[in-house]
Amino acid sequence: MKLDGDNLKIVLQKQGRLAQLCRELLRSAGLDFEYHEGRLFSPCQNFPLDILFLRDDDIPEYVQDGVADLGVVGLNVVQEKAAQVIQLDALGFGTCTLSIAVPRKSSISSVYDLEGKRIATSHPHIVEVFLDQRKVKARIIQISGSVEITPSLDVADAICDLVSTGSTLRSNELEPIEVVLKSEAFLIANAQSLKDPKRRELIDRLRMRFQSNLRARCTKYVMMNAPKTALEEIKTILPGMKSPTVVPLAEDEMVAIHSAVPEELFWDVIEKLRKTGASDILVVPIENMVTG
Ligand code: PRT
Ligand code: ZN
Repeated sequence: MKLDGDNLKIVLQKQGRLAQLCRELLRSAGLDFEYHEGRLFSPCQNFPLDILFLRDDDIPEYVQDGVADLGVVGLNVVQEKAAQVIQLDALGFGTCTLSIAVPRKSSISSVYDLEGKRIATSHPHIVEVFLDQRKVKARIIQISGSVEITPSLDVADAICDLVSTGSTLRSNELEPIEVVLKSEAFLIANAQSLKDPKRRELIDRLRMRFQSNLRARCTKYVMMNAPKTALEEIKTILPGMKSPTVVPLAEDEMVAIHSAVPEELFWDVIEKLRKTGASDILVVPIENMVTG
C-alpha cells in the first residue's frame, strides 16, 4: 500500500484500550474513513489524511522518524520509548497512573525501601530513570504482561504497572505506594512536520477540530426560565464563562437564559440556579465547541 506523499499521516493504535477511542475522536472531528479489523491503512475520504493502524509500542518511533506526521498514544509509551517527538495535546482519555505497588504485608512502604529489591515492570526505562533520580539501586525485571502476578510467584518484591480502577492490584493483594507517572492519551507530532507550512496548516486544522470536540465533551449547555429580577444574581452564578444568552419570553417578567457550563461545576451551578427561582432547567450535551 503506497501512501499519498502530500497527505498528512496519523498513526493510531490498531487494537487495544485506545483504539476505539482514537477512531471516535477522528470521527467526531468530522473525518470519514473506513475501518475493519485487520486493516493497517485507511485513507480519509474528506480530509487529506491517511490513517495507519499499529501496535502502540511502535507509534512514538514512527512519528519520531517521520513515517507519520502525527500519532495518538499514551504518555507512558512516549516516555518509555524516550522518543524525540513533540507532545502537542493531552486528549483526556486513556487516563491512568504508572504506579509502584507492593504486597499488602510487605515491609516496603516507600520508593527508598526498594534499595536492593527486585521490581517487575513493562516500563523499565521510566522506572530506571525514576529510581536513578532518587539514588535508589534496585533490580529491574522486565516483563511484558501480567506484571501483577510476579510478587506472588516470588519473581519480584514490587511492581510498577499501569493502574486505572485499581481492581487488578486489589485482586492480587497489592497496594500502590508511589505514583511514577500520570498518563493519558496524547497527540504527538514529528518536529519536521510542524516546521513545514503546508503540513502545519493541516495539523492546526485537525487540532482545532479535536480540541473543540474535547472541550464540548466536558461542557453542558444549560437552558432555563427565570424571573427578570433574578438575572443579575444568575450571572454571578455562572462565573468565568462568557455572558449568558438572554431571550425575552411572552410572559413579560420572565426571561430564558442559555449558557455553557463546565461539567465539573455542573451540579453546583444547577443547585444555586434553582435557589434563584430559575425553573424548567434543561441540560443538553454539546457536540462541538469552537471558540476564539
Ligand atoms: O497491542 P498493543 O501493544 O497496541 O497494546 P497494549 O496491550 O500494549 O496496550 P493496551 O491496549 O492495554 O493499553 C494501551 C494504553 O492504554 C496504555 O499504554 C495506557 O496509556 C492506557 N491505559 C489506561 C492502560 C490502562 N489504563 C490500564 N489499566 N493500559 C493498561 N492497563 C492495564 C494495566 O497494565 C493492568 O494490567 O489494566 C490493568 C489495570 O487496570 P485496573 O483497572 O484494574 O486498575
Ligand atoms: Zn503495547
